[in-house]
Amino acid sequence: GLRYPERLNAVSVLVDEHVAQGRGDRPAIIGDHLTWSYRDLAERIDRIANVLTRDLGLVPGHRVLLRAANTPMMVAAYLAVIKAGGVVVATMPMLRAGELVYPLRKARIALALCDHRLLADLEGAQRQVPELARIVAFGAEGSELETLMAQPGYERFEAVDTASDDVCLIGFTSGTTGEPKGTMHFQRDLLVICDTYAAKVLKASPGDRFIGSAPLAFTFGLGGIVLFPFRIGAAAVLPDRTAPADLLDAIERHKASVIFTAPTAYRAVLDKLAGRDISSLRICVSAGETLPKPVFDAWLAKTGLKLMDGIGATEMLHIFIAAPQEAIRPGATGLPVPGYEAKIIDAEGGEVPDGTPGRLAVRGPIGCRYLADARQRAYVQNGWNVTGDTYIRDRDGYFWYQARSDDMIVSSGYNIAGPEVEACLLAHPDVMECGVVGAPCPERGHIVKAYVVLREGVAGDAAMLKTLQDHVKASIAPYKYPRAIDFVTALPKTASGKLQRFALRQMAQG
Ligand code: 3SK
Repeated sequence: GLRYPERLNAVSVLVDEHVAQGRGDRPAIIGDHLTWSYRDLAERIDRIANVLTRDLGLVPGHRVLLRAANTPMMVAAYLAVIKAGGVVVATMPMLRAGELVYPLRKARIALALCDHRLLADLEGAQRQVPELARIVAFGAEGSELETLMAQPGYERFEAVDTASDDVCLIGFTSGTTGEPKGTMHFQRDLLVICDTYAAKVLKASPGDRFIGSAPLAFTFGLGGIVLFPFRIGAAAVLPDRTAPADLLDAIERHKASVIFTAPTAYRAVLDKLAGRDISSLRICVSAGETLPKPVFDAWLAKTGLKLMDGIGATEMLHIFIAAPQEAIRPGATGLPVPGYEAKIIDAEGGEVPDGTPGRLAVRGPIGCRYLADARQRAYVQNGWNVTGDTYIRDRDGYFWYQARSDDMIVSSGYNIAGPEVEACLLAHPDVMECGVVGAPCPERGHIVKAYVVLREGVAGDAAMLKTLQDHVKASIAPYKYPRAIDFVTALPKTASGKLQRFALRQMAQG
């Protein structure tokens, strides 16, 4: 079982222990233009923690908003807030002023640390939320935070003696529907995800170099790019940019070996692989969106590596169903991560037999605690976290994704999972991205409607429409074929890159 001391500051374990135990010279962060050892990182964290407590009045329990891309300073600031006993509220760097107002108000933020390049929108939000009393800029020589950090006597900071169940971060779900929800997590939770998913499923080593593209404000990125490497004394590779071509550059240059990113990014990377050497990669995790089997197959064919699919949730901090490399079944998400239980339930909450679709419910060492939100009652039922995903469990205990529960399309009495049609369309070489939803139809209730982004230079004409319809009919049960297809140049996505099917459903209404 998992046991943590009653008093625990996660940063002591993730960073300081490496220095204390003689691993201080190992690389902790590798950027495009710098490398920080664990000792360098520890000192930066301590200097920022001193600024927070001595200059900015932080006391344990205070919430601090962080706004930056995945830069080395963002990592140091994140861990400094936690080391000082504060609560991190990290925000996606692409959020604009209007979108920052909600988390600022909901989490009652008075202090923010913000990359100097992203100040304008935060200052815009501050005009609507005057309770945000102080914004401290960082990220450039001479920025306010860097200047304060340089003060003499700031090089050491003793970790605040937090309880292992003190809240240390509030992650806002970017929300495919409704208002974002703030999910609260404890100091020990940062270690729990390392000691369950990362230790038992991922099985990386201290010599590994982790890379990824998810922002640290999305806990998928926080775990995969920062916490998992730091727990074992490995390195985090943080390139300046993380678009597919930049990721490839950074993998080649820094010999990254473990990558965390989304299926769309794997697909885009596949397109740019010619002439690249990514032989340093050995573990490739795909999550945040359902992994279409054609992407799994193409990645395996091109790299010889099996993508490790997984499902997690901000509510549970990280991945709770996945399979270790040796047990991967292509097309299945995997098995409950050791320490977690999962079951499939019907609308009344009763467990359904294996092979029957139903809602996925999960429980484990991390539970969902929303920040003052009535939606808690719907998400947590009898101690189980009831997700919005429809799954089937097979006889061997593997979980097979069907759809978000509200992404099942009922057409002429048939139940059609939108993502299955998407996976089929994605297997066509001319399709770059797609989203499939139900469009209202007087005769059939709904019809299957696809929104398709074609590869550059391919025309979205009547011939292509027929080609794609025939392709679907030839690949899966013909009643699932999209009776309507709109060719578009981009799909609506959330800040964390998830397809917003509700936006497509709205488009399909009219
Ligand atoms: O599956 C997800 O969307 C997710 C959310 C939070 C953390 C990790 C993951 C994979």
